[in-house]
Amino acid sequence: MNSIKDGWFAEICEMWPGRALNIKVTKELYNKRSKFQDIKLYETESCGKMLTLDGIIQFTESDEFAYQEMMTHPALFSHPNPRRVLVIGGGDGGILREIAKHDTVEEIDICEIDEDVINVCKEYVPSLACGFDDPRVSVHIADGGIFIKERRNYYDAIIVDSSDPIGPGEALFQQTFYEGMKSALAPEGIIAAQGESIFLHQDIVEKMMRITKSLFPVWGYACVFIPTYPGGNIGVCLGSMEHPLEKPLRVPNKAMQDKLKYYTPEIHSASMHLPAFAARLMDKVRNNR
Ligand code: SPD
Repeated sequence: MNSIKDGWFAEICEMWPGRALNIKVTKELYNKRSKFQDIKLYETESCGKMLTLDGIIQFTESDEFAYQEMMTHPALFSHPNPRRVLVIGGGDGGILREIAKHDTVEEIDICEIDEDVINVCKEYVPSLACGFDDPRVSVHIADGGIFIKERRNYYDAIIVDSSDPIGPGEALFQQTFYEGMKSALAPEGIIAAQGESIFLHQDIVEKMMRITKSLFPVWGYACVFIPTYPGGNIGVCLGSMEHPLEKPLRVPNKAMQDKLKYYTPEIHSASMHLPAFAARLMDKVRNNR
């Protein structure tokens, strides 16, 4: 169980046994149990506001841009004309904020199971929740696994901004959920899903990539630096029905690039060139070993 001791939050979890990131907190802004999970929001000494769900860090304001941008832009810039985009999870609004930077996008649906996460972020974290202000956004409070079955051949991109596969996020790491996403995609569709840490969770990464490979002709894994996620990194699991993923089909114009803090077309490609141990894991998946 996670705790605050002498003003230090420790992120203790069975998914990364024997290690814990510590963050100095200065104030507790919110602390309630929702229908699904413990939601806590802190002001921290060096990382801005920090949201935890069941004691696990979901974002800190200091580095959230790395995750939100890389969950969004590699998928959308690999598509020739993304118009309809679905976010599953993502109740803080950060991914919506990034999708809204794309002029091609006409409709943005978000399906979040826990309305309280949205409300907390709207009240305390406008730097992320501003994503909800875009008029293209429609909010659906529902279970992603059920919502996904209601749409067929519809979305150009689906982004799964889930918590870890313990608690409410678990179903979003299963084969049946991926099959649902595939059915909900338009013919040239692309998915991007939270892909855990290649250093700490090779078993989960391997399972996700095997599922993705079984359903999508083009697939890949991108690695993202982010100091406040376990191991200092997180992955993005990508699947595409048609278009290549390793090199963007389109690039941001100057006005958009100036607004981005992490994504560039070069980082898009670089993030998918993996360290040797991770490339070997992908080869194992590629060759069905
Ligand atoms: N280990 C935590 C991974 C959390 C990923 N989702 C975060 C949501 C931020 N929009």
